[in-house]
Amino acid sequence: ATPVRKYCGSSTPAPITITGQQYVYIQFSTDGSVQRSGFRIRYTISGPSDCDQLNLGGAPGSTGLIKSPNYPDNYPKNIECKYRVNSGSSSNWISLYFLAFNVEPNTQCRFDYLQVFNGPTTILGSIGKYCGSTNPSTITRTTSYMSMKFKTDGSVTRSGFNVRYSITGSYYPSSGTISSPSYPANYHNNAENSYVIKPPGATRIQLVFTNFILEGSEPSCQYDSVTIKRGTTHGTQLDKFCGTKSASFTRTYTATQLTLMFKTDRSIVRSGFRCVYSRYN
Ligand SMILES: [Ca+2]
Ligand SMILES: [Ca+2]
Repeated sequence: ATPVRKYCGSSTPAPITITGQQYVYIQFSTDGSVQRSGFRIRYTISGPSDCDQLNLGGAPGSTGLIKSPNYPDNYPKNIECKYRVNSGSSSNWISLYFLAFNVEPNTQCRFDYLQVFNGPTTILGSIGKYCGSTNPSTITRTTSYMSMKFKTDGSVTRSGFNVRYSITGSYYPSSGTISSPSYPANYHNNAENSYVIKPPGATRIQLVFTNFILEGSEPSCQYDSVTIKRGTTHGTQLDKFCGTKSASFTRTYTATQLTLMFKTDRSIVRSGFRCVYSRYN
């Protein structure tokens, strides 16, 4: 493979981050004369954390809750969770409403914090870094993505946060993919997400579930469930799914708008679902 960088001399190279690679090779070569003291490198390996929720959002009208792990019980020590909300268009709006907030206080939020970003990553576009026990005020942006990072240190934990995200605007995609918040990783407990499906001009809407593994069994689905409603979350229930489906399955509904609701209970998580929707008329 092509070397990423080649170094010599006596100035310490800046830290580098290599993403999307399973292996990194470091080759050290010396010739037949002149020796020096050499080098020392510290490396860290990181990847998606099991508390990440990167598939949040949806078409306008979509909403859901982002809760710190274990909420309302205390969050764990030494975690880093990332959350990403997608509005589907840079002309749509994403709002974050802080329903509850209690994170170890510090004047610079050095110990535990929730940081909010305008953008798809938790690197650029920081809007603010929050800790303490005062609810931050509502954050609203016209943007395709908002992201959050929740980081905690090795001591003192609090109850954490409960944030409602909601999408508003006027751009509705004619097709798209909805998957459980952490898919393909396991979903989390106490999830509550609703996704609006409103392809412009649709009189019939098709849902293709390509993957589906939820706790429970039909028809009751009293633990974890995907519910399809006509119109909004208050509309008529058309279907309720749970359990393990070994093959993909398709449903077609006569409707101009559907809402898919994903709800989980307090225990037992599975890999979740992936659903492709499209206008079907
Ligand atoms: Ca702490
Ligand atoms: Ca469950």
